[in-house]
Amino acid sequence: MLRDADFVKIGAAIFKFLSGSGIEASYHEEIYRMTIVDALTGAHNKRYFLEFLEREIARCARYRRPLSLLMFDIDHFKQINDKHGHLTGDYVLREMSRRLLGRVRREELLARYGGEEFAAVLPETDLSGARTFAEQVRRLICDQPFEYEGDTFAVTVSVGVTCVEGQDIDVSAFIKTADDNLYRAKREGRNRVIG
Ligand code: GH3
Ligand code: MG
Ligand code: MG
Repeated sequence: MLRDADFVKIGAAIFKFLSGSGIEASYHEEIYRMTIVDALTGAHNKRYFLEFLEREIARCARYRRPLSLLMFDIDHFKQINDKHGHLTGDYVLREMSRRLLGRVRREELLARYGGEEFAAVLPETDLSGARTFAEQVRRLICDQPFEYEGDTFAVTVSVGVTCVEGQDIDVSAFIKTADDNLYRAKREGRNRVIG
């Protein structure tokens, strides 16, 4: 019988057996988690997001299913940092993710795309469902003020939405459409959803 940390040789390859509960297995799981999750916010990172999106586009194209993508970005985040300090800025990123991670379903993905830009991937969701979700995201951020170290202030986000229904679209083209809508939302006054 195999026991935790036993070595097994099959042909030229040597495998190390780690039982699910062993401390070394937990160590490797934690290392793996660190490669796919953003440390500050707990949302997935950009690399995982791109892999997830690639896979979902292939699946949705094959089975002709809808797939939606949201890109969103905190409005005037530089001002928040400048006025309240970088630690407050970091808190805003964490608190925003906390609110959103409570809203996304298990089969959906929230990722930190870059600095203060996030993405949400919604498999099996059509454009109208994605708009509803985007509006909820916007409200989850702007309806309840943020509070940190005695400071209370409002935060808003702008959201760009896009959807495919069975088309085998290029990942970067899909992201660009959502991003273009995000930039339109910024130009049209921020704290809004376009798409
Ligand atoms: P807009 O409404 O057009 O999006 O304006 P903005 O100020 O949000 O956008 P801009 O791109 O000018 O500024 C983004 C800022 O986000 C600048 C950068 O220092 C800050 N930022 C990026 N990553 C982090 C982070 O991890 N922590 C903190 N505190 N700030 C960050
Ligand atoms: Mg911004
Ligand atoms: Mg930005």
